[in-house]
Amino acid sequence: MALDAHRAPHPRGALTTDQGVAVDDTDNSLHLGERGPTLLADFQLREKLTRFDHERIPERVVHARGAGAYGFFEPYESLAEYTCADFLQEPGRRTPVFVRFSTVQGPRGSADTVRDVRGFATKFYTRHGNYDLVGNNMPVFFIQDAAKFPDFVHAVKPEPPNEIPTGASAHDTFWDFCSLQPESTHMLMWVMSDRAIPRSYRMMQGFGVHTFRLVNAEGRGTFVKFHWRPKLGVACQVWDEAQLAAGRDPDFHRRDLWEAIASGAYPEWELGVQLIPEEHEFAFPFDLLDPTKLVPEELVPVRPVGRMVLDRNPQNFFAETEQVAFHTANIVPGIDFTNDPLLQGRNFSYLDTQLLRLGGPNFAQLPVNRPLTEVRTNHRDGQGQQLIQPGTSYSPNSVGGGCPFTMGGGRLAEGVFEHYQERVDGQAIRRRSASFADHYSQAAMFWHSMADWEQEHITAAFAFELGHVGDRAVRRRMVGNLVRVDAELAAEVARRIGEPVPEQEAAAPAPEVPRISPALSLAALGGSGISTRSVAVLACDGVDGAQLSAGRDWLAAQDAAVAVLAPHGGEVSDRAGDGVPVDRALSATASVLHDAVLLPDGTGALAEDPDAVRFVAEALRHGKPIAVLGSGRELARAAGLADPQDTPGVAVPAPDGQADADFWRHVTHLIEQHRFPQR
Ligand code: HDE
Repeated sequence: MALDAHRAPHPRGALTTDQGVAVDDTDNSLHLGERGPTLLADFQLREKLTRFDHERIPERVVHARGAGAYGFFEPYESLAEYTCADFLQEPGRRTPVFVRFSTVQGPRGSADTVRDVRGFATKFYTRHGNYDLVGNNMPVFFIQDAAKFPDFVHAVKPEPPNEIPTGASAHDTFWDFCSLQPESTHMLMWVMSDRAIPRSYRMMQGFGVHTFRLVNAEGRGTFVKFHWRPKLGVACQVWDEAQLAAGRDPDFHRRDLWEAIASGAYPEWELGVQLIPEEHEFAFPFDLLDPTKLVPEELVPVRPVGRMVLDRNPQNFFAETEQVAFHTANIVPGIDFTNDPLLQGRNFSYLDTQLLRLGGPNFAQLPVNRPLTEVRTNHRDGQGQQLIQPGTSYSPNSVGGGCPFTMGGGRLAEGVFEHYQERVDGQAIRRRSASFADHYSQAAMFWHSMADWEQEHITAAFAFELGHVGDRAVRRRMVGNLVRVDAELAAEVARRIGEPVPEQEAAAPAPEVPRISPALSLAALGGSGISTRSVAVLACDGVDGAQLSAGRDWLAAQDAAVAVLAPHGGEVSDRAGDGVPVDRALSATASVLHDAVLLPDGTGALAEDPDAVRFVAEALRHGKPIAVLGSGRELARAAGLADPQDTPGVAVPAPDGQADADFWRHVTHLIEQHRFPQR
């Protein structure tokens, strides 16, 4: 609502220039005679082309590809005991937010479903100013010190001579860097897991990564780790599916977020905090300031404190999603930093990058970046200044009535930011703390926490990525690092890429690091219900229309998104001769854009249709739930599903063939489980 004042109405009336001069013709330039040269006097043409030439701004150096939405955050309870942050005070009081999700490596036009970390950046428009929580969908990072960030990004970005690969880390320079930088190992385990190929932005976790500090009205600090947990549960694609989806719909995640919000299925996350009293700073076998470590939930539980709902799409991608400027140093009273050296560097980098990207210091005046609170500064002028600022621009002053004045310290409760008074002693040194030295214990914990099928996916991902590395020394060095995580993992990756396993000892796990953390497995993070899951119902002439409708209606009643797919668009005629509307022709969609498949009785004829057979075969290969009824078995068989009743994730009705309520409940339960990768 607060942005309404900045929203341009759709123009009604005559086209004008930027100067408001009405234009007689916008399709023909001013030229001499019918076929003569164009004249410099054509200010309309020059203005139109100049404006066009300047439409682009530099894309983000990382996280260039993204999608955003507005919504709100509301706490369940007051956290006043720990923080005076305005948005965490009153249960149920809503604070508006804007969230931008992103991939990291690829440019603005790259595909959504690549293997990559996802950004999860939230701007809270609080009553005490804007707070930005600029996180990722993984709780740790590749490096421990900001000084290494340009090296890391240069290594993962496309290689300089040919700008290959786009949106991928499967190349020499990335693995060269990581193999020489063992602190990356824990993050690599995450990036090789299915977390790096989410099913949807709506189905991924978010993490603040660093340890931050909450500060209450008395100035007492508490360490905090932030977690976002999606209400729909965490769900991922499988690798082959993700690769195919990148071609079938490069906008898969962007579209998914947009369509869910447009249809009223508002995505929701729960904010959780891990609270650690300052006295416990050194109680862990790792350093809380080390961003390559997480705090296992078994050691410090995640306390749910509120929920965030995204309920409004932007109206103009450029104005809102592209121009939104996040900055880790945008904090509010009640929240403060720690000395995590990665965070400290970010606090410089984000402001610097916005100055370049948004063309000067006034980007906080852009509608999406404006705080809802009144801004009173002595900053003046600069590129892109939107305000006519009267009066004085210095403090102290008397001629301006002393305004704007400072509030003085000690008044945290009234929304005045005061830095947390941390005592720090030491000498200026350029050296990593010894407490950051263990790079393998948590990588091993992650590995041992995975289900069998997750371990297989991680192994396959390492083999895929290292299989794209030409330099054998890099491949071997990386396998050597993996030995230190788990000897079997290393041996299997080595076997798949055809390298020897170096003789090396597995790293001794740090004492007290849990060997497993069950909370890390995707198996522990499923959601309940099938809301917005996309179910493909295959149909053709002769289909059992009553059964198709029963299935469709049942699933739609559970809020699934059901699409009837057939060899052609329009309608097919069912067994009774009635028309069944078709949502999309099979040739115009793909199995990878759906979560589950229903083959009603009467679809046996589709066993002759290559599109239908491929559709079902892919869904089968990608572990998707499939419901097979009546002659649908023939199609299933043609797709390689010989034994439906004994295949995990496949539903067939009881021998009497009745698709009753129990059957549909079973189908719903399978869809709820998302994928059956063990198939
Ligand atoms: Fe970022 N990061 N980053 N990053 N980052 C940027 O800021 C940077 C890091 C993250 O949707 C840039 O506006 C440094 C960790 C997200 O607009 C840039 C370091 C985490 C986004 C930048 C890190 C992130 C960015 C590029 C190491 C997870 C997208 C454009 C010290 C906690 C925000 C921009 C959006 C964007 C720098 C590490 C998350 C260049 C120097 C760790 C979600 O300033």
